[in-house]
Amino acid sequence: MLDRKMLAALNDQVNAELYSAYLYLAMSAHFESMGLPGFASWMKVQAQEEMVHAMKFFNFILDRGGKADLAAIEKPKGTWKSASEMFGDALAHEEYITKRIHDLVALAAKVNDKATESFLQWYVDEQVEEEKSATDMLQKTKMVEKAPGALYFVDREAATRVFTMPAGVTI
Ligand code: OFO
Repeated sequence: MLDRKMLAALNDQVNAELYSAYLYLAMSAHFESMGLPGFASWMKVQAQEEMVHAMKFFNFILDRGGKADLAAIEKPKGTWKSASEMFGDALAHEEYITKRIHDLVALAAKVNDKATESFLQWYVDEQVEEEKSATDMLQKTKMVEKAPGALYFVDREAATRVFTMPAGVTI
């Protein structure tokens, strides 16, 4: 049985992960409007990953006998000045999510919920990847932004990213 505060925090995190998916879809739409389909596709894959993050929390709540409680998803920002500004925002967002995950781990420890602590370890590891991929894209776009020809090639490279469902996850 989940502690009441733990359940509320996990439900909040479902919302935060769905917001992440929404934010990256907004970025995907904006990249399309900038004529950068590779980055648009990269962001769509990122949004799919966020849906997996949300569903893992949702399923975990149900598995623990909790009630999933869905709140409204905030409207994300819709326009950016450049590709690097978008990846800068993506990195800042991932750093914020990392902090949220660490706060969840701290709460699970406080209420002595070993199962939730163990479940959250996947997210602790995942956030290392999430921050790394946003940092890589930020560095690449910053480097080539002043050279449209080079940006075209980085965009093409970004298009090669594909979504893969993590092992053992059903959504
Ligand atoms: Fe991007 O890691 Fe979930 O939110």
